[in-house]
Amino acid sequence: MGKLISKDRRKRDARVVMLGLDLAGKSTLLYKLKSGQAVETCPTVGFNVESLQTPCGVSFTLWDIGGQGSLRPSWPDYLEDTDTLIFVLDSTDTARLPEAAAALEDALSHPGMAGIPILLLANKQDMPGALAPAELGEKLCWGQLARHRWVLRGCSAHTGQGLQEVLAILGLLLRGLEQSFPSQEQPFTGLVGSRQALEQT
Ligand SMILES: Nc1nc2c(ncn2[C@@H]2O[C@H](COP(=O)(O)OP(=O)(O)O)[C@@H](O)[C@H]2O)c(=O)[nH]1
Ligand SMILES: [Mg+2]
Repeated sequence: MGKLISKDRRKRDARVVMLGLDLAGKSTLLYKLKSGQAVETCPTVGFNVESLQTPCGVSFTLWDIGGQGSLRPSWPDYLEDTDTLIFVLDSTDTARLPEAAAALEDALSHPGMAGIPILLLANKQDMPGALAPAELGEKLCWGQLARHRWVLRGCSAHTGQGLQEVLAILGLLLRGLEQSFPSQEQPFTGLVGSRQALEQT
């Protein structure tokens, strides 16, 4: 069984780690979720962390880990005991998509990631030329990712587009109820062999 909130874990907030390349928008997302404001960020050296709650009342700490190349070797230090991984993609940065996909694969190969659900965020959907989530999903590697339950959603950390739904999905993932995602959008969810879910969109 995955590392969702078990009896012991109910004593503490869930732990959600947010990874992605530098400039993907992780810190902007963190503070938009926390305060509702789009704050100016500077490159994250180390991490930022905030306590948050999902709409269904699950408390969690959200760890925003620096994504520059020189900091990525430290990612495994943060992955122990994680309940859900959020991986943020810059939907406008097609040039670095292969690098982002490789970084995601690397993170997922960490033993602590076994059975952990993944929430992939196609951020910067407000920008002209942003790839749609389905297009982005097509370009990701499906090696390690295919072994996980995952959800892919578009959002904008600037405008807040999609963030309420992101929080709702996170609540479901943390409660192990990922079968019952809101159905107003195509689900972009999957298990092994889940490419079909994307191809149908
Ligand atoms: N247009 C737009 N810009 C964004 C969005 N999210 C982040 N940014 C910008 O992208 C840059 C990098 O954001 P930051 O949160 O520092 O990225 P991080 O390195 O992943 O933490 C900043 O200039 C942000 O203002 C978004 O959703 N839309
Ligand atoms: Mg940052």
